[in-house]
Parts: sequence; C-alpha cells; structure tokens
Amino acid sequence: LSSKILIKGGTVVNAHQQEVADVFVEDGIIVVVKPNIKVGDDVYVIDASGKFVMPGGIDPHTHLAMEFMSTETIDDFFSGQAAALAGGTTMHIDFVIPLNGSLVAGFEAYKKKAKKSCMDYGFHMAVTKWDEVVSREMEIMVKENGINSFKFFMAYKGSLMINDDLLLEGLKQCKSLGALAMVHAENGDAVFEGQKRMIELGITGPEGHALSRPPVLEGEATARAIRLASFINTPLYVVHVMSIDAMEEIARARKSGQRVIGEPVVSGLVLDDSKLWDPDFTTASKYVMSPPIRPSGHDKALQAALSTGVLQLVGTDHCVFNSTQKAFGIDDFRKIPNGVNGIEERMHLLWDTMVESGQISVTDFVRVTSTECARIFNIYPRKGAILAGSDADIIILNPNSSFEISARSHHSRTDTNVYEGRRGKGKVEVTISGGRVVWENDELKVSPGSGKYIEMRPFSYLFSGIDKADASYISSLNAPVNRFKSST
Ligand code: DUC
Ligand code: ZN
Ligand code: ZN
Ligand code: ZN
Repeated sequence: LSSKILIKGGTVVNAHQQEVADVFVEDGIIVVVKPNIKVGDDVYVIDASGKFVMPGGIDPHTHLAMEFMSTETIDDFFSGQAAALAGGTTMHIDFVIPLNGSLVAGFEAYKKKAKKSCMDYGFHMAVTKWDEVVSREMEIMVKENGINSFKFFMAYKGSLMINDDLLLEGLKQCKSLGALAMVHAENGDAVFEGQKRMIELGITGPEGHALSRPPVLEGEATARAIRLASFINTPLYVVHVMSIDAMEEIARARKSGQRVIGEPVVSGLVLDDSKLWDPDFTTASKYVMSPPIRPSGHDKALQAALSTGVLQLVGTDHCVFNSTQKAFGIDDFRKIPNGVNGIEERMHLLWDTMVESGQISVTDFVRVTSTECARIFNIYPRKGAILAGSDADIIILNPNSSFEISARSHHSRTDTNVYEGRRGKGKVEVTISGGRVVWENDELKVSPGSGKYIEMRPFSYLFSGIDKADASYISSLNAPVNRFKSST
C-alpha cells in the first residue's frame, strides 16, 4: 500500500474547530490540511464526503496483559490494540504494575509485553508500596523512561492498596518530579468490611460485589484524595469516576479552584447495575468491575457532568477476562476477576450516547475522546489533533451508518461483551494508524511490532520542596476555614 494517503472532502474535526478540508498524509505524518489538495496517482485516495475526519481516539485507561486477581487479562498488547483500532482508537495508555515491588522491573516487563503492539501506546505507573528505592525509581521512570503519571490504589487491601501515609509520600514525590498523581478512589478498608458482611449474610453472588462497595465509599476516598492533594498542593487525576458521590466531590473541588481531573469510563456512562442481579452467573459476573457499575441514575448524572465540563475525558478501564476466568468466583464474588471490555466500543457508544443525543458537539467529542488526553499527558499536538505535523492517527466516522456490538463480531479475545446487542448511529469506517490504513470495509490489517512507545515528558508547573509560593499557599489553606477566629 502507498505511504501517501489523501482523505478527500470530509469534515475535519479538531477540538478547537471543524471545517470541510482534505488531509494529506505521508510517511506517518499529516503533511497538510486544506481544501482541494491535488495529488498524483501514487496516492491512496479515500472519499470522506458527508463524513467526519477526526483524530483517532486515545484511551487513557487500559489494562492489557495484566496479572491480576490470580489470573491474567485475556487481551494482550496485540489483541487489545487490534480491537481498539477496529473501534477507532489509535493510542492507549496502560498501567505498568510493579514486579516484585520494583518499578524498574515492572517497566521492563511491560516493555517486553508491548513488543507485539500494532498501535502507539504510553504508560502510567502504579505505585503500591513506599521506601527510598521506590522514591528513586519514580525519578528514574520520569527522567529516563517517558512516564509522567503515577497511580495509587486506595482499594485492593492486601495487594495493591496504599494507605494515607504512602499516598502523601507519593503526592509529594509526584509534585517534585512534575508528574501527575492518579487515584483509584475507593476506601479499601471499608470495602474489605463490606465484603465480609455480604459473605456473613450469605450473599456470595455477583450482586454482593456491588452491595459490598457502595458509592459512599467511592465518594469518601475521592474526597480524601482531593483534600490530600490540596494539602500537598499538587494536581490530581481521579480515574474511573463511577458515581454521583465521586463526581460531586470533583465538581466541588474544581469550583473552588483546585486542579482536579475526573475521568469517567464508558461502562459508568452507559450501563447500570441491573445485570448484576441476573440469576445466570455468566451474565452477571461479566459486569463485575471496580468501582462497581452503579444503579440507574448515576450514568445520566455522569453524562451531564461530562457534557458540562465537570469531567474532562473518557477512558474504558478495558480489563478483560473470559467466562472461564470469571467463573473462578462462582461461589464467592470476591474471587471474580474485576474488569469489563470497552476499548473497541468506547468511540461508538460515546458518539451514540453523547453526540447523537445532542449532549455534546462533534468538536467536544474529539476533545473528550482524544485531545484532552493528549494535553493532560503532554503529547499534544503530536497526538490528539489533525494538524500539519501531527502523527497520522485518523478516523473517518460515518454519522449515517450504524454499529452493532456483539461478542460474535468483536475483536477482543474474550467470549462475552458487556454491551452485547447494543446498536446505535455513527460508525467508524476507516482507521489510519501511524499513516497506515488498518481498518477499512470491516477488515483489520494489523501487524505486530508496528506500534511505537510514546514517551511522555514531565510537567514544569511544579516545584520541589517548600519554596516561597508553597509557603504562602500553605498559609492560605487556613484562611477560608478559620471559623473560630475571634471577632474582637
Ligand atoms: N478495576 C477493575 O475493574 N479492573 C482493573 C483494576 C481496577 O481498578
Ligand atoms: Zn482502578
Ligand atoms: Zn483500571
Ligand atoms: Zn441511538
């Protein structure tokens, strides 16, 4: 196939603007965007009239080839990415899990897993314990390995969970390195207690998962993380915001001027928990993820928060286990591996739910699925834009065509799909990844090893130690809450 591509006559959409224009691509890069580009016949021409030409999606939250809950996710860096490309996502950011407590060893292991990549990817790094070595390894990750974000699990007691003392150390270290702190916000001690209560009551099925870790525990941890980030004076990114409780804490903090980013995931935006009560275990267990999918009402509230800018970008938490793996928890919901699919479905479901319904504009669709992620993780405009010089990660979406989701036709390796049977308007008809047409006419053309590791540089809005600005910030923390000040 030609390394030169011309996309003709479509509506080119960026987060800042849409216009009818052609897009010319050569050697993996967007060369020019303007109307009526003339080319020779060595160029592969795609007619996009009546369609939207947009930056490929960037999924900020995935778990491919992750060892978790005594098993391993069934989508690896090839199958998960192939699924992503078929659904219009051209980059994802995965979470490196430390190996035997070592961040460096974890990073090396993930680099190996990612060798078979067929699209571009980046990494966040989970921090699950604290000592001088971890602190130094965080620095190595930022300065030498292209990682600018660290995730702290406030849940998963006994494995990944960290306590407040570690969270404070982590926030401080993120701040001094210019990295973004991320949290999985659920109160892990209370979840542990909730699980014990369910088992004592004899509730061992998938519904026990939801009942054991209600929204109030997500709200508590979100509020706590936000306040600790405020105390340290560093920005915070809250992953998978699943409840009104968590969303309202983010809204409140943002309103008061705090730099908090909220990431809803597709499952939280478009599903409710009703299926967790399905008497068929295979059906119910596929909806088990953490934080849990919430009762109806939370989904609509999260959509509203996304459309009004309270929440900024959408991920998936794609973390897939097949029905055999899910069945590890047939007698005890605590053993059901946590996770749902979404990397292939995110773009379609968001288009149908948010754009078709009129809740967000087409430019906002690009913002929440791609551009905002690129900006937050410091890779814009190489990613997240259709501009001269940007990477040629491009999709063509036909608003008049429709999609249908089924485990029979999806590209993930898992045998179930939490969106089984969903149909909607808007279909990604073409995906271009790194200047190659990888999805066209419902056919995938991907090859392992073609994806690149995208290094993400640290931010410079931060400063280390206690300097003058920090000192004045710390004293300002007292002012608005000083209710007991003497009036004399
Ligand atoms: N939640 C999940 O459902 N899976 C992976 C990790 C997480 O936090
Ligand atoms: Zn999580
Ligand atoms: Zn996750
Ligand atoms: Zn619809």
